[in-house]
Amino acid sequence: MASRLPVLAHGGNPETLLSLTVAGAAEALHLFPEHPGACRYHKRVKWAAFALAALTFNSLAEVAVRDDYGNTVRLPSPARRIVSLAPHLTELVFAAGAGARMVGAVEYSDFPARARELPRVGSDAQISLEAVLALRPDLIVAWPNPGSVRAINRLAELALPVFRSEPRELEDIAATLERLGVLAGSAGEAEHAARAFRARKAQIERRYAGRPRLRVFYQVWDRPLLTVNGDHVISKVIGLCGGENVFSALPLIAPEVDVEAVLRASPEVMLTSTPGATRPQWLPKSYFAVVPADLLQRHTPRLLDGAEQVCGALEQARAARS
Ligand code: B12
Repeated sequence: MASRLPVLAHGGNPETLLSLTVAGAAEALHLFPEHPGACRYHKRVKWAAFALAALTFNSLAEVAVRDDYGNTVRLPSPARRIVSLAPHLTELVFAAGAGARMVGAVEYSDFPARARELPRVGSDAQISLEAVLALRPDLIVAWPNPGSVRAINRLAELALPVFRSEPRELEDIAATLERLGVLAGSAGEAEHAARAFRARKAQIERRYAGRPRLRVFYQVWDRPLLTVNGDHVISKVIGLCGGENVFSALPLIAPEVDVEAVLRASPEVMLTSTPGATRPQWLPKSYFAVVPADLLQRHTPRLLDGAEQVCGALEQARAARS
């Protein structure tokens, strides 16, 4: 389902259009005879015309990308009023350099600190369509789940552009930054953030490549006992550190398991993100560690901070084993 396509064609070739506009502006300026003494002044005017042309081009050009569901999201010009329906998307929009264009977000959109000031449009349990519409968004970034998909589809039916996000690989985080940058007119900053993410990921990958494999159980929730399957980005983090999610093969993305199933899988490491959690009595032999949810449960650049912690925990488990 989640396709990993790069940015689609734009409304025109930006470089060509930009140079045509600037050439036109410069040509227009040459219509006026240039007094040698006015040269410096004219140079400034030309640069001002250049900047204006670039700015005008940037705010008028059509932009289009493909989202993770294969839909083309096309805007007549870069978004100016973005509403986010998932904490990871709020964080990604800021990381892509477009935080100033956000006008609303779902609960738990708390990073960076400025995101906390955004008007709220609902929670995991319910998105308020009224609250979203009242903000007059020109772009909605959403994370479809069984509980939210109807509200998200309704917004799309109302002809609001919706970018649907479902990152499954670590690379998808970088690619999402780039696509959000295109949609919000902050492509330069977004590319920079994407490059930094890829470089850091590659560094971690090199550091832990070839480390002895460990069987890992990640507990999302304790009652009922929930975990993630191999498609989830949390599993990819575990893999990056040389671990193997014991429940990779289950078909659901966030499946319920029971104590017996965990015991049968005999994990060498148990990880969770519940603050203050301690090793459950029913799993006495596994190495146990808590990794903060903000760093491991969101598809954002901070996931690599979470990865550093997971890798550290797995190294400690290896040391304890030998
Ligand atoms: C499974 C789960 C997750 C999984 C989701 C698996 C996936 N698809 O990738 C993971 C571990 C990724 C996750 C992450 C987070 N979660 Co969560 N999660 C749950 C949990 C345990 C079960 C939800 C479920 O499966 N329901 C059954 C299905 C059929 O119903 P559903 O409505 O379609 O469920 C989906 C949504 O709940 C969505 N989802 C999960 N968490 C969140 C959080 C927000 C804010 C939103 C909008 C959606 C959302 O994923 C579920 C399906 O996969 C609930 C607690 C509970 N026991 O209910 C918390 C819960 C929903 N999560 C919560 C929170 C706070 C988060 C995080 C913000 C944690 C963090 N500090 O980063 C992140 C946000 C992730 C993001 N993308 O930005 C809160 C939401 C509170 C609120 N008022 O909005 C809950 C209620 C836990 C709690 N009491 O604190 N979560």
